[in-house]
Amino acid sequence: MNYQQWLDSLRDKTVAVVGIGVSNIPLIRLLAAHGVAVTACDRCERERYDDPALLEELDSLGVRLHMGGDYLEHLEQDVIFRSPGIRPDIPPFQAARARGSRITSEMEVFFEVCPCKTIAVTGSDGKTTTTTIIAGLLRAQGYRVHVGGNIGHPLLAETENIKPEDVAVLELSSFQLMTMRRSADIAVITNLSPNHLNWHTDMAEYVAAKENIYLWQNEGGKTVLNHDNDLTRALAPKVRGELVWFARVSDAGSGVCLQGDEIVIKGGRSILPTSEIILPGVHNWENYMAAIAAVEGMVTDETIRRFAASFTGVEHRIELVREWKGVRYYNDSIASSPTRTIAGLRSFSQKVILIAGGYDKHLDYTPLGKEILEHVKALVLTGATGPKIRQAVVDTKGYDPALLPIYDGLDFAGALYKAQEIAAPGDVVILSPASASFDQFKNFMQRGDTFKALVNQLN
Ligand code: UMA
Repeated sequence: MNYQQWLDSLRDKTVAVVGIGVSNIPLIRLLAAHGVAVTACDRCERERYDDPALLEELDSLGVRLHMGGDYLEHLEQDVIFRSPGIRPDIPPFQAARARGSRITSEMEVFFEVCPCKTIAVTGSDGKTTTTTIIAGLLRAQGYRVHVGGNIGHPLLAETENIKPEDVAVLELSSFQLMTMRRSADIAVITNLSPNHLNWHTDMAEYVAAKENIYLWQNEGGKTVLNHDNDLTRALAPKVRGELVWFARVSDAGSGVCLQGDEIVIKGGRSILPTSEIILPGVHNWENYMAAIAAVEGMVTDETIRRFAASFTGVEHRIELVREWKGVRYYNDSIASSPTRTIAGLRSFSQKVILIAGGYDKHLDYTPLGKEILEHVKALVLTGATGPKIRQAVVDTKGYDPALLPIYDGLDFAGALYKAQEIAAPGDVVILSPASASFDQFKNFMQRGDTFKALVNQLN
């Protein structure tokens, strides 16, 4: 089925779109513009929805809004689109299915109608960076690339603009993959570890969801798996198309691996010296290996080297903002929990000056204490969680105030100025809050943008 046929097939049907969020808003607009009878449902009360102008726009487009506590009642439409965060097996969906409704999603339909090659990335860590590297490599090679999925950009409503010779590069979450019965032409699983276990019934369900990224391939497909990770290595027997390993530490016997300081094709040529990758951290070598395995044959080695030497990372994720007076400033505003900050700290081979703290989500900061002792030379705290982070560090065995100065009670800008004041040439200053941003900012992006503006104004 092509895109036009899919749209036409909905003309005489009733449609519900459940969840008025990032993935579904363009879809609701698209359906309304094509004269489809669409009801948009959301658990949020209309009065509390954070974009009232959008609701007015949907009203004016003739979209029926069904919002608030009873939003899942009367789901009787022929076709129902679910938002990724809503489980597909909740009773209202089961009942609708029993009545003959088809439950689908924006991403499922995109895979049905996408006219070009698809490359999809999933995994527990590194998905966004690997997706961005793949897209960047292809663009640098001259392809027209469409990036979407869990990365925050739904593509279905843009299908009209996609040409058969383009490439769609998608980051997919387990929530999106759970009900998919189509796979990408090239599927990448970066790694698997326990995640989202409050949403999935158990680890087996989480892994099974991820597997849909490659299970429905035919022999023309390619699957890239991490040989270092026990869970992804175990998936190999189920791969139907070409299997390409990537491995940083283990010996996969073939595929893309690390030999000395170089990323190589096992038994073949050297592709990229790791010293030419400007993104810090060995986990980023792995992201490059996965990406290289995915685009092998589509991109030249020279393009890979050129790209790696200039790619400073995904915005707000250990993003190099500026080198000023010999000090490198990184924005890791996306780190709104201790685990993300720990990953950020571990990506540097030197001790850093850490700016942390923010809105209090009542997370446990204990595990952060040990990591801060190991990876931080000075700690600058701001926001409501500042005292909690300080306490976690002070309570950690081995803490010595002479070795780890802590500055706290600062406002956001004051924290950066303090970090700048104490930094010496060669130092790294990183904003990695281990906390949400909602105390002072709309979201982590606004926090990161503010940090970058302040860093760029330093003089
Ligand atoms: N809603 C309900 N009922 C529910 C859950 C949500 O009515 O049970 C409503 C909410 O009130 C909201 C709307 O649904 O108004 C959509 O909310 P959402 O945040 O669940 O979904 P989107 O805004 O469409 O964003 C989703 C992804 N979110 C989730 O999967 C939870 C985004 O990934 C993704 O970028 C976006 O689609 C585009 O595809 C975010 C994420 O956290 C970044 N993903 C997880 C991850 O990466 O770990 C999986």
